[in-house]
Amino acid sequence: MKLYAHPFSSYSQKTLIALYENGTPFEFKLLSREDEKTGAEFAALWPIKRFPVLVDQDRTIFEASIIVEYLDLHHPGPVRFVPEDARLALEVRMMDRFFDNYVSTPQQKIVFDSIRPAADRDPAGVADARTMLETAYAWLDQRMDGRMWATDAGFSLADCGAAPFLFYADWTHPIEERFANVRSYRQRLLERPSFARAVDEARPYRPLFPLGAPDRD
Ligand SMILES: N[C@@H](CCC(=O)N[C@@H](CS)C(=O)NCC(=O)O)C(=O)O
Repeated sequence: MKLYAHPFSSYSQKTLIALYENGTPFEFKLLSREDEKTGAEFAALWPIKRFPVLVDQDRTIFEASIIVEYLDLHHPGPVRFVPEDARLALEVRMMDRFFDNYVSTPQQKIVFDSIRPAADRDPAGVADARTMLETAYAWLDQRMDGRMWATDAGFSLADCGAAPFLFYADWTHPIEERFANVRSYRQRLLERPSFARAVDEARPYRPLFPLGAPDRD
């Protein structure tokens, strides 16, 4: 398999966690400005040009959640990301949507706004994104009370997304001390070897973080 991705990208990390959890072999196709050949290959596979994209023989799979589901289905290992039980699987997918829509999306809105020319910025949209993150942190803090992982399924697809999304959300809009359950969940995710590896591999790219990467994590 080939994964078109970038080590510093949160959605790429979501799929790297799944690959690393089970030691699934794959070739990392690093997308970079310098490597036009890989970029052209990627654009031909997926003109939308959002990454990661997984290629498995003649199949091209896009969308990070679907890549994790695909790995679980076609290349299963000891860690299962979507439980067999359909009811529990629904809860995993619901939490996966929570982290994607209400943590990552507002986080990216704030970052992307910061790199626009001043005249094109959207202060009202950024304020809404910050409110969304505050609301998401507050809801998640209650949800995580007494919980190790996002659902009762054990470490799952939902945690694969939570790890990079909470990681960068805290850099962008700090998770206050009053959200102790969210902070300890983020720390647990950072200590998970699969995510720790993804974070380490992305360290050289920290100067790329538009808001300035904090001196921690
Ligand atoms: N819905 C996509 C989102 C992927 C995404 O936004 N990827 C970012 C990198 S973290 C990207 O492709 N950015 C490049 C661009 O926007 O052109 C998924 O779940 O995989």
